[in-house]
Amino acid sequence: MLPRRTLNLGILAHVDAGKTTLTERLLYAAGVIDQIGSVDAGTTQTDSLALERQRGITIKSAVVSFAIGGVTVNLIDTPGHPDFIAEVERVLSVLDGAVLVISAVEGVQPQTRVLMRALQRLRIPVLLFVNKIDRPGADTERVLRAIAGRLSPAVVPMGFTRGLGTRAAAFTPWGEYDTAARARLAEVLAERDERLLAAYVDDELSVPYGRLRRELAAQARRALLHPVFFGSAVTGAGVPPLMTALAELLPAAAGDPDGPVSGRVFKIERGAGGEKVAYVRMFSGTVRARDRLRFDREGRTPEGRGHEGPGQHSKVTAIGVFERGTATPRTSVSAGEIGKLWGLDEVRIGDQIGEPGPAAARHQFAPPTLESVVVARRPGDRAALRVALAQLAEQDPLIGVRQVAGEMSVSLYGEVQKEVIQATLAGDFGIDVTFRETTAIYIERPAGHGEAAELLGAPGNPFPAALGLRVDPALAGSGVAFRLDVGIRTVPMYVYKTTGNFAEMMAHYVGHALQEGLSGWPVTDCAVTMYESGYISPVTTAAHFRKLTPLVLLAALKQAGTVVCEPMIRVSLEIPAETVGAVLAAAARLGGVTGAASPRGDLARLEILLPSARAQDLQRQLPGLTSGEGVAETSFGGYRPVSGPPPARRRTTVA
Ligand SMILES: Nc1nc2c(ncn2[C@@H]2O[C@H](COP(=O)(O)OP(=O)(O)OP(=O)(O)O)[C@@H](O)[C@H]2O)c(=O)[nH]1
Ligand SMILES: [Mg+2]
Repeated sequence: MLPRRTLNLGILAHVDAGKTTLTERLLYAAGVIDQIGSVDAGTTQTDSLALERQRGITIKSAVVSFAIGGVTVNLIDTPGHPDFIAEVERVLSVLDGAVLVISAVEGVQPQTRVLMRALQRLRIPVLLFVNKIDRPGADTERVLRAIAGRLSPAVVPMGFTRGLGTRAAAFTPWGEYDTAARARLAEVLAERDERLLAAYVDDELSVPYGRLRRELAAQARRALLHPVFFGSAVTGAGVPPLMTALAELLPAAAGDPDGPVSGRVFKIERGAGGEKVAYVRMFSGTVRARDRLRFDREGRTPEGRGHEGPGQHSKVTAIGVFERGTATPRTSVSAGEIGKLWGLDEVRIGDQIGEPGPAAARHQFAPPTLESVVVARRPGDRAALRVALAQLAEQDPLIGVRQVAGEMSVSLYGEVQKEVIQATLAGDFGIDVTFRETTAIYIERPAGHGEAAELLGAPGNPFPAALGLRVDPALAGSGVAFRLDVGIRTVPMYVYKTTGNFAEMMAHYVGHALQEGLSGWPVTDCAVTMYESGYISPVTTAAHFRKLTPLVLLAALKQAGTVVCEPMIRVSLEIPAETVGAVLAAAARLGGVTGAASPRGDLARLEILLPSARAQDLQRQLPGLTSGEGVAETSFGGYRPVSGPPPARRRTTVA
């Protein structure tokens, strides 16, 4: 018997494209469930939270599994709403492949592009599934053009559709004897394979069909080419060919079950008894019940990493492994599999288990642009609220909690996330909360060059360590880059073991210090170079460098100066032509900048760039302004320097 293969598969899409419905269909087709649940009735396998069922949207990613022949597919259904994008980011780190779902009616939507770009950057193999071909208005030709134009030119349709826009809509895959499609496939494949090109130019028909299919699989598995399927998650059309393709065209998980233990935590939930359950994708090795596991997270300081304090080693008390639907109790979980681990009480989402594995996908999406102070309605709940928010933050990458002057402030992507936090605090913790006004999270960019240094033994230097830092502006959107430019003799090796460690830790200290710039906002889009270092053996410790960093960095920033920039949201509108004037006037009142309006019959399309904190106001006013006819899509629109005196942010009181 051949060994079983595992495919860890993400289902990604713009909100409402049909991910959860498709998941349900796949489970049914694979024989895992014998009745198909519906999102609208709140009966699906993956939208299992009460809030998800009430609202009919996915909020948290969920894992289910099924078998296709000798392949076990662990499917991760993700939320499409942009407020929950951080859930998607965690999942990206554990995927072998993905299905990107696109509605045959709505076509390529803003979030579709955001997701496809991230998948391409990470070189994750992607199959495209054009869903909802049964719905009136389905137009596969238009969607294919949009895919080729806006997502990737490296796509190839895998069959043809009939009866579009009706319940009878069907998809038929191309076969060996569809000569036109076969020629097109050969042509697309030959663009990325010279040997195939040579054979093909020689004699088109001499290339055997089997070779074309193998080449297709090889290119799809290397994310060079994206096969496109069509179907309907509601009627089931096109689902069997998609299933076959998952096994044929996506790569199985690699990894040695006998190798060193390495895995990543991508989801945390609380079990029935309130105990913590960690979802781990294993990259290598085998974890057994009662093993003591080491877990680590990016950015732990060397002081924290060096001594083995609580939280770094924990004993696994129980294991569940995904197979045929949900996780079933097992005594071990191995390379390639997804397991639920009990007993890791200090573990957090994103943590790495055992040896470092593939790098985590980070900063793939725009950061949250809003924040708001959460207030307990009953003053007696204040302490409980602090504990509850800390607990939410550890299982939920979306919630950045800051304590400011005794109050709790959370970072937010939008209103829906805010409502979900409120409902979760009430439902799971019994705490009623309100939110203060939602405000923007600005950023600071260096205005020019700045540098500062503290030398060993210099009068103002409070620590026995030397440090010089240079700050320079970098391209918008590039984030923070740190570079070490000092002689190896100036690095205290008795503390850091290698210059690599030293550089990593300095980068971490710098990143931390940049969280609050001259006006209190995170500083980004800059290059920081460490050009001066010094120590006194054996007096100097890591803590001296850590404490010196914010002092020197702030001095360098003062010299450089910073520009405070406001987050912007791009709102794409489709509204009745006669309402354009009213909508533009409303947008102008909210401080919006308008692009050109393009009329399409009775409808006009326009794009408006709005300060992030105001985008919600426009969406709220839209139904009134357009008699309920207007449709708005939002996406991140970058940062814009503020004019006038820069706003200041209250500083964090507790780290
Ligand atoms: N007609 C038709 N409706 C569909 C199809 N697939 C999904 N729907 C409907 O579209 C709506 C959204 O479906 P979901 O499966 O919740 O979409 P989703 O992508 O999981 O949504 P989020 O997780 O909230 O982003 C529901 O009302 C479904 O019944 C389809 O193939 N045809
Ligand atoms: Mg869903």
